[in-house]
Amino acid sequence: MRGLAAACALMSLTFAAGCGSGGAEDTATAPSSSEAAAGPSAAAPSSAAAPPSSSAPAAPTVLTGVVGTADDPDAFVIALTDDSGQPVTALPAGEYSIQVQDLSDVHNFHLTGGSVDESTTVPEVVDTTFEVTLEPGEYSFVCDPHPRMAGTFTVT
Ligand SMILES: [Cu+2]
Repeated sequence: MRGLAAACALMSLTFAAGCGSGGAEDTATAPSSSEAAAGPSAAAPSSAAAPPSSSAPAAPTVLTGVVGTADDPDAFVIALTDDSGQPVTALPAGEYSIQVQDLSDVHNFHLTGGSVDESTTVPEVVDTTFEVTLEPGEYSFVCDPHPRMAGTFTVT
C-alpha cells in the first residue's frame, strides 16, 4: 500500500514536472520581462529622437472652410480651400486642421467622410476649427439647409 502511495506521489510529482512546461513559459516570460526592463531605456532615446522627426508629419495641414462671403454672409457660397486659396479637390491622408468660417445664420458648414462628421449649426455665426484625421476615401462638405451648396474631395 505504501508503495502504491509512493507511486501516486511520484505520479503527482511527474504531473507537477509536467506542469513544468508552464515553467518553460516562465522562462519564456522571463526574457520578455527583461526585454520590458530594457524597453523603457531603449525607448527613451528613440522617443527623444522621435519628436523632431515625427512633429513634421504630425503637424496638421491647415485648410479653410467658408460658408457665405465677407461681403454677403448669406451668399449661397460654400468653399474649402488650401493655404494657397485653391479649392480642395484631392488630399493626402493625414491630420488636418480645418478653420471654418460660418459667416451666416442661415447656412452651416458640414463636413463628412470616413469617420469624420463635423458641423457648425445653422443659426450660429462662428469661427471654429475642425481637427480631423482624413483617411482615404470620398469626403463632402455641404450646407445642410441648401444641399446645392456642396463640394467634394478625395483623400488618398
Ligand atoms: Cu445654406
